[in-house]
Amino acid sequence: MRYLILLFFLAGISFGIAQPSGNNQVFGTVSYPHSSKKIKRGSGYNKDGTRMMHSDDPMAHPSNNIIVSLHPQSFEVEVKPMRDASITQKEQTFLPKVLPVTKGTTVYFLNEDEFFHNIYSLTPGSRFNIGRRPPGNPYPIQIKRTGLITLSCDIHPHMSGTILSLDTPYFERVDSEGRYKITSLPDGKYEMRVYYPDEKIQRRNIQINNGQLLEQHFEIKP
Ligand SMILES: [Cu+2]
Repeated sequence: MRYLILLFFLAGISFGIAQPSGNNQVFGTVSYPHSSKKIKRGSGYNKDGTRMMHSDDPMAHPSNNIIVSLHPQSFEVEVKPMRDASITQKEQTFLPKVLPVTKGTTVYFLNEDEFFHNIYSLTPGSRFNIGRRPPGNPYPIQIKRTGLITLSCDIHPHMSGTILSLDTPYFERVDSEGRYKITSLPDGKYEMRVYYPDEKIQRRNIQINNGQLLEQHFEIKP
């Protein structure tokens, strides 16, 4: 019996964090009041003299920047840095407006306008300033903390973006219809969070097991 206990103990060490198994799914919708938020517009001129306004890119709109995440409460999960995480500055706009990443991810900043941009963050634990940079080479910054990191440009004060740094691999951006679906979830208890611009979070506790398909709807009020 003593050897058996020892065996289990050693197995526990060698496999590290033992995650529960399961293939559950959480899906649903997030409804958003589309008229409640006006996009701030900047102005300027391109090299050819044409007027340049704020981007109409859908990824600038708050409704395309709602992030649903599931945070395990009854077990620990390994969180790895992501690859290919980037934010573009285009038409004086951060695209996407909100970028969800896992903690430790390196985010590449890219200037796709014809003029200089800057990016800085005053968020405690993630302060940085990449200086004023011309179009071209992506600039990497590693995100070392979790939570919301606010991005600004010192040349264009109306520009604002957010990095949502998460301690979980289970998250998704809602689609243009407000739908989301997170799959391959182990059995257990989770805190669900819905983040939407600017800096508001709804939370809900759920439990899933035995290959469950759990439907959850959220409503964002103006
Ligand atoms: Cu700028």
